[in-house]
This record gives sequence, structure tokens and C-alpha cells, in this order.
Amino acid sequence: RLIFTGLDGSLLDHYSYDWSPAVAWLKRLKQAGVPVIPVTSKTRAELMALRLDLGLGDAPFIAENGAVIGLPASWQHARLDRDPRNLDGLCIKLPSVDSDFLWRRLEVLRERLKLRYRCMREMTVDEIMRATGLDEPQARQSRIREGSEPLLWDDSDEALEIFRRALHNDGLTLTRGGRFWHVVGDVDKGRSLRWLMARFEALRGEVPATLGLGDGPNDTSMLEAVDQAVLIRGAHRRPVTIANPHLYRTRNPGPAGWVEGLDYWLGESFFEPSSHED
Ligand code: 2M8
Repeated sequence: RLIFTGLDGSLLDHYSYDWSPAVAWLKRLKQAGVPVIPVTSKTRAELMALRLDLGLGDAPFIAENGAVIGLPASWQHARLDRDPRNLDGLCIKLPSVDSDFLWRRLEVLRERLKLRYRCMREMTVDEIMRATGLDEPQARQSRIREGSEPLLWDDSDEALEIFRRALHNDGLTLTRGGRFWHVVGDVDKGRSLRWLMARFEALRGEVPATLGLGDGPNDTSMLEAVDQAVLIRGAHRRPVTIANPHLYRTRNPGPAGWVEGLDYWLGESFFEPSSHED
């Protein structure tokens, strides 16, 4: 089994980024050898620090809404991964365009269509800290983008649709996170998740059972790609439609919802429910 999870607003609290309610489950999954794979808007730089803190070990990861896939040695393929970007034993895949290309397009579109938005690249570290509640090292790490650009929208809903269409015509995609809109190439979380599943199958010769947890609109494609899905109640109440018959919607937001979702799908069959633990 593989577990795929969003971070902000899912495993991590939307405001404090705390995950303490989930520690017991994370420990149990680790003991059982079940990989917990982050699928997030965050950057690779943010993830390198976080996966240590969360104790995720050597699991792969999907960063920047599907634009960056990180493979540890155990997920690399002798013939398929002749990748020069092989740092720290990780093989990094960028399935779409890079962030310099995105940035150039974003400058051109803003000028040409007279739109109002502010890209993360234009924000100071202090501004990012104020907008997100991240500490300084985290805010710096969140600016090291490789395949996506977050932006704060400062224009009308009509202008947003014009912007979305213009991006689409350029083969680019707009998706919504907790605080920012995110522009990526022709990728999403679900497609990169399927890519990892195919890699698992190529290496192990079997299709993995999958469970996914996420809270927002940018998690839809991920929650539609997994066998068992958990839609965690969002800090912002936005209706989200998920085409997956095996979907559980939590009552709790953030990491308490994350625990609730795992208790629901795995509590009885896989482990004793966490609430019965000391
Ligand atoms: C951004 O991502 C979140 C995801 O929901 C958002 O849009 O609010 C990204 O810039 C990410 O790198 C950063 O860590 C996060 C912090 O809140 O914000």
C-alpha cells in the first residue's frame, strides 16, 4: 500500500503547520513499512527539511503541485533514470516547464491583459512570512521554485477567468492552494501520482493499493486517482467535487481530519484505531 498526502491544511495545520495529532499514525505506518508520500504545493527545498522532521524516511515526493517528482534510490530504475540532476542520492524529474519560463509568461500576460497579481518571486522574505506564517528559513525555501509560481490575486473574478483562459492557450494550468493561486505547466498532482504508481509497478511488478488525503481544490486530481480518498475539511469552506466513489469527508480540519480519515479507512482492518492507544 502507498499513502499519498497533501501537507498544508491536511497533514499540517493550515495556520500553525503543526502535525502533532498525526504522530502516532505516522509512527505506525513507518513500523508497517507503508510509505507516506507528500504530494504538495511546497518546494523541494521545503520538503527536504520537512520529510526529516516528519520522519518520512526514504519515501519519494511530489512537490510544486506535480511539477517536481523526487525519487530516492529505492525508487530509481537502472535504465530509466540517467538523470544528471542526481543530488543527495535523489533523482529529480521535472515533467513540465521550468519556473523561469513561467515567470516570463506571467510578466507578459500581466502587461498585455492589464491584470493585477503579485507573484511570489516579487515578494520579499518578510512579505512571504507575513502572508503565510512561515518562519524565515521556511519562507526562503518556499521561494526556491523549480516548476511552479504561486501568486496572490488582486483582481476581479471575471479577470481571473480571462487569465485562466490565457494560461490554458499557452499550455499552462492555474490551480488553487490555501492562500495562493499556483501556475504550473501541463501537470497536476494526480498525473504525477499516476507516474509514481507506474514506476512502482515497473520496479515491483504489482499495482499498489493507494490511499490519498487532501483538503483543497488542487487535491482533486490526486483524490480521483487513488483507491481510497479522504477529503479533509478545509480551513476555507469551498465546495469541492471529487469523482471517486470511495471518498470519505472528514468532520475535522487539518491533522485531526488526517487522523480521522486514516481511522476510517485503515483503523479496523489494518491497525487498532489510534483513539484506543495511549
Ligand atoms: C504555498 O502553498 C500553499 C498550499 O496550499 C498555499 O497556496 O497556500 C506555497 O508557496 C508553499 O511553498 C508554501 O510552503 C505555502 C505556505 O503556506 O504556501
